[in-house]
Amino acid sequence: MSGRSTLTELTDGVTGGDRGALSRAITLAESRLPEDQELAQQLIAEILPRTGKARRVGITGVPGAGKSTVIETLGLWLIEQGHKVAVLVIDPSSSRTGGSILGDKTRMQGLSVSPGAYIRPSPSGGVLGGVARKTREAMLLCEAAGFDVVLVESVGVGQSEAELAELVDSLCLLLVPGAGDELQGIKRGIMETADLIVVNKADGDRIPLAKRARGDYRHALRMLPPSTEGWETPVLIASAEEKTGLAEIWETIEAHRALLQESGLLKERRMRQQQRWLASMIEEAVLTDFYRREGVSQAIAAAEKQVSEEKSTVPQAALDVIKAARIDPDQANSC
Ligand SMILES: Nc1nc2c(ncn2[C@@H]2O[C@H](COP(=O)(O)OP(=O)(O)OP(=O)(O)O)[C@@H](O)[C@H]2O)c(=O)[nH]1
Ligand SMILES: [Mg+2]
Repeated sequence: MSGRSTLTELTDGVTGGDRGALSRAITLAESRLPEDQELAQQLIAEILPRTGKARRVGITGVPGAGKSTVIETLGLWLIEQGHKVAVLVIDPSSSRTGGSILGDKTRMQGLSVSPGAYIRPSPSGGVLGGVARKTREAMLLCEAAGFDVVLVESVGVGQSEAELAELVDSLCLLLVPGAGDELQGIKRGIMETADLIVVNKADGDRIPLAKRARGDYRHALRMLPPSTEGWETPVLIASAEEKTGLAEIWETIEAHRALLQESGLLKERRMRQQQRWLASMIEEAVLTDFYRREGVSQAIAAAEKQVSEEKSTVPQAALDVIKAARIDPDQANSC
């Protein structure tokens, strides 16, 4: 990869809005090869001054809530309004299935062929915080390529929405009518984090249910602290299928963004995100270094054996691995 594109080619390609170059640049940033990583980090440094102006919006919700359909409809509407829309899809299943971009492209049929849009799956798995970091880098590259709206889709189960909140300015939680909170697996935490709640699939005979759900969520929100100081998280109803409620969704996202900007909270939020980015890069580097150290894989294998034969406890075996990794071979030889 690094042999094929130079830093200048990639920088010019990305900032010139060349999609091929953008895709190559994101692939490079995702690569685990040290030489690719070095080039990717140089590229990020080059393009960084051109980033930061896009609307960064996260869309989360349970599987099947309609995230991709909302992005398809909202994205096409935004393109009609003159925006350029990048879509990053964090797919927790991609490590198992090898990526479901085909599935996503069929759900985002209009967007996938629109010249105003760019769709890219983010790889999942790997080290802690790795997904957020790689998605962040892809987002920055998209911004440098001229996309002024970045929509990040992430299924909302467990930790993923917290990672998503680390990436975006506004977080939209998508719910469906007629399912209880428990059924939807919605935790208090995510309702607290969301800047906007949308009850999707408010169409046909589901409209009364959607309205009732809207009331219930509004009520539940009253007991929670605000996601953003001075902001009351709105609950809207929409139908991505029938294309209703979309303008309201966007108006709300714009209002939230305006509040962030005017209050100085946007700067604060992004600063905090940068600190998380820094921490995750340090953690990743330390972990990579650790696993590459001589003797570590043997020490892990030995520790696993000790544990499985019940000759050692897990905490003791873990300490043994860490001690083995600390041995400096030069020092060990001179002893
Ligand atoms: N009736 C109705 N169906 C919808 C609406 N939005 C999405 N759907 C349907 O719901 C199903 C799931 O939609 P997706 O957009 O793929 O949902 P998702 O949240 O992206 O799903 P995952 O990515 O698998 O988690 C599809 O069959 C959609 O056609 C809507 O507004 N109304
Ligand atoms: Mg989807």
